[in-house]
Amino acid sequence: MKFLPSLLALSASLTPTLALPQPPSTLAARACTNPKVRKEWSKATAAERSSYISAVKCLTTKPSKLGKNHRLFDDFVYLHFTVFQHVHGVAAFLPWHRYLIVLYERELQACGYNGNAMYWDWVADSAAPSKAAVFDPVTGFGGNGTAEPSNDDWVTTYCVKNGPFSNLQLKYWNADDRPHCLQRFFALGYPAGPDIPEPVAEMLGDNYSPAIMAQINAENVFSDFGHGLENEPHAAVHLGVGGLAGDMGPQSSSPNDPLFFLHHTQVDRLWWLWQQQNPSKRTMEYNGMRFDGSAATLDDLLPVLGLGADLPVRDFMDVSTDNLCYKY
Ligand SMILES: [Cu+2]
Repeated sequence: MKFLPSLLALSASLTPTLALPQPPSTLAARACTNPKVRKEWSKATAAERSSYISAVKCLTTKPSKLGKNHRLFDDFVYLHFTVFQHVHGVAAFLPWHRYLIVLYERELQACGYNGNAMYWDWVADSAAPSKAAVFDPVTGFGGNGTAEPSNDDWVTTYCVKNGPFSNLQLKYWNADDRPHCLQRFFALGYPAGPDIPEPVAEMLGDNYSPAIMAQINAENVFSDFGHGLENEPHAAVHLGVGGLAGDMGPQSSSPNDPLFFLHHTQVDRLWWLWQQQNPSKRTMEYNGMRFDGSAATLDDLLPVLGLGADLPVRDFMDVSTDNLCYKY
């Protein structure tokens, strides 16, 4: 089998950014013997957390890889809002964000971070989300924003005033060039009252509770699971942290908040856990619709605008392949 090394070299040169072998080749089956473990933020060491935060800041000091007049940090925001409609509310939601996290993790590592992507387990923290370790001003991403009247067209700003990102300046709001501070506006909780038949939990925690996740985990079809995860807990965390006024809200520019990537790594983990419940059926199970309403397939390409190669969905289904090679 002397030709194998040259085939490997060829496939690497064809996909320079990720070097993923083409689909069902025997090469793809090579064992990933030592999968990288993605940790929950609160379980990482203090050194790992501070190295992660430093690497995020490093992204703001590097130039765009897309040739844009903005920072490498903004490339991820730009990519997300540019392809937004093609990767939300459709089958590709889960694999596209899986790829996005891989690209982001790679840039953090190029900035000197030795660890792997990390996640925020908001299911575990759903009873008191504002107390979560990720919001710690010293060992986390800082907390809620502070309401202040503003002279410009924001009227009121909710800038995050503590933690490592208190001076983070952001360029985009949705697809608009609109410089601003990192903003968060935690959703308030309400007791039941005359006009509120059901109490509303702090930061909408009831919408990403263990009970809700148990319901979504009971879905047995990929598209039902994916829509349930996207529409309820995933959306509630965005809104619970960002409100309508904050960067983590429903804006297409939500990767502005560095917490976005811990949120989406948790979404990725929940998909992985669902796949693990029935690996032989679910590892490669992919169905649902594309943006244009046609049926999605494993050969659909995931658009990343040049931050990597546009690769097929099938390359992102099984995290235990040699190319992804991670676990939770
Ligand atoms: Cu998204």
